[in-house]
Amino acid sequence: MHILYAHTGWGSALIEAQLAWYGLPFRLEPVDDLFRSAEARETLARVNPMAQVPTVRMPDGSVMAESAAISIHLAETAGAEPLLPAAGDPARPQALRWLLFLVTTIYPTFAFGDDPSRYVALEAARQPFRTATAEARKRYWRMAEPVADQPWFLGRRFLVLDIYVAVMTRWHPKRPWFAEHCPKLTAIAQATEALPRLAAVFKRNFPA
Ligand SMILES: N[C@@H](CCC(=O)N[C@@H](CS)C(=O)NCC(=O)O)C(=O)O
Repeated sequence: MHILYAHTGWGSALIEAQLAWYGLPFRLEPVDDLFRSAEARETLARVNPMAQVPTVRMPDGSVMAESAAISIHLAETAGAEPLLPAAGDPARPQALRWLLFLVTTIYPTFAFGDDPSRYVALEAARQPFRTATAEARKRYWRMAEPVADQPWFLGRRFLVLDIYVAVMTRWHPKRPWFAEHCPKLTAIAQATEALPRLAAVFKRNFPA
C-alpha cells in the first residue's frame, strides 16, 4: 500500500492520478496548508525534510519524494500501460525532456513565488520577485505550447506529461489564461480530466 501525503489540488494530485491510473492501492494522508501551518510543516518534515507534497511512503516502508522521480519509478515498475516510454523507445528522450522541463523549470516558479521570503531577504523586493516569477512561468508555458501535439502532448500516446499539464494548468495563471494563450495545452488538460480512470481524482482535487 502506498501512503500519499496529500493536500487537495496541490502536487500530490500528480501522483494520486498516477496511482489511480496504474490501479495501485493507496491511502491519502491529508496534509494541511504547508504555508499556513507550522505544525503541518514540522510533521511532514519528519518524513521528508523538504516538507513538500507529493511525499510517498512506499509499500516497502521507504519514502519517496520529487514527483519526477516518483513518476519515473512508477512507470518502470507499475506494470501495464506505463506513463513513460521505456528505455530504448525513440519517444523517451522527448518525454524525459518535457517532464523535466515541467518539473525543474515551471514547478520551481511556485516554490519561489508562493513564499518569496525564503529566497529574498529584502522585504520590499519580495513582491517584485513574486511578479517576476509569475511572468517567467507564463513565458515557460508559452514555450511548451508550440511543442504540444494532439490529442496528447507528445502525440498519440497518453503520458505522464499530460497529467502534469492537467494538474499544473489548474494553478496560477489558471485555466482562463491558458484557454487564451495555450489552447493546445488546455485541450490536453480537459481531455486528461475526462479520462474515466482519472476523472474521480481530478474531481476530488479540483471541485467545480
Ligand atoms: N520538486 C518537487 C516540488 C514539490 C512542491 O513544490 N510541492 C508544493 C505543493 S504543489 C509544496 O509542497 N510546497 C510547500 C513548500 O514548498 O513549502 C516535486 O516535483 O515533487
